[in-house]
Amino acid sequence: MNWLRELLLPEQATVYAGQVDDLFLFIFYISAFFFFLVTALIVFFVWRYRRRAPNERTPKITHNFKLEVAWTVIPLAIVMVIFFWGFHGYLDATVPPRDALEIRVTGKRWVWQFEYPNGTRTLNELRVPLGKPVTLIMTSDDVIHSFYVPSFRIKADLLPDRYTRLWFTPEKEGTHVLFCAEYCGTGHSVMGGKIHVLSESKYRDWLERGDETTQAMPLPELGALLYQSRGCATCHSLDGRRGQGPSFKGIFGHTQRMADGKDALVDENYLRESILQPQARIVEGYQPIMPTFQGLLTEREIQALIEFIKAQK
Ligand code: HEC
Ligand SMILES: [Cu+2]
Repeated sequence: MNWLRELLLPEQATVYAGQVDDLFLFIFYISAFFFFLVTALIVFFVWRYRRRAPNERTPKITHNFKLEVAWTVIPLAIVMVIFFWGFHGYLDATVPPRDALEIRVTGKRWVWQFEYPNGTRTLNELRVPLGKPVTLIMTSDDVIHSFYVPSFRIKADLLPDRYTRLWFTPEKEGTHVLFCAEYCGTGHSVMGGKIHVLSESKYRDWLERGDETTQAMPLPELGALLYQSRGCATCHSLDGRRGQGPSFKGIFGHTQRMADGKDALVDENYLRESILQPQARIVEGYQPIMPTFQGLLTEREIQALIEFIKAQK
């Protein structure tokens, strides 16, 4: 009865989707079977026990032990099958594999924001590698939203001040639709997105080159964006003011005194090292508190930050 599956249900793009559909159709067929059985019996009994003589009486029947046991035990057995089947699927759906790729999802009126382990961020477009389990760690910036992907058969709420999870293993390359399934205000109906399932190599390629918006940006502009979004701004000023770290103003091309008494020329290599291995050389008069950005920035992003710092005359 595959045509029924195709008629009733969206495309299956995960193994889990197949499991959900099997159980759904099992319940559907059982319900259909009993619906037709009960309806047929009603029609049959109406006809079979119609009144034939004017003062005909029904015999006084108080109970039927065998029949009562049957209509208790059979439905009980059926619902127990549904319960254990469903519970098994529920456990599968709630416990992600340990090695899953973790992506952070933030819902806000009315966009989906995704953040990858290497710091790449995208809006409304999620890219995932084919055949790899993915865990979404989700929260909301404002009201309750709900992350719903029909072809993956997954749905969960995003709540402010709390994290919820969803996981899936995409099995079909291509684009799948994402909806917000919790009414969240006037823009709710446009709060959608796309999930692109890419081959592993295409996914890596994309992750290394960054997303489209930042890809098109000139380096210094991207650097300015990263200076804010990666928190450099909390420690480094642009106007010469001393913060937790030295200001970026005019440092390029000048020499800096290090804590070990040596001088260092601030050039591209020095900046690169300062960002990736901040503890390698410490600027005199500062604490070694800068976190490393090793693995958190793509090559292009590092270059962008260097160009941005260079431009601070
Ligand atoms: C928690 C505060 C903090 C953050 C966040 C931070 N830094 Fe730093 N940074 C420092 C401190 C303190 C120093 C000086 C000590 C040292 O050399 O490690 C420093 C030094 C540097 C230097 C060398 C500056 C010089 O005058 O020689 C560069 C370049 C630099 N940081 C770049 C960055 C960039 C780019 C970012 C963001 C991607 C960043 N830092 C984020 C605290 C921070
Ligand atoms: Cu929403």
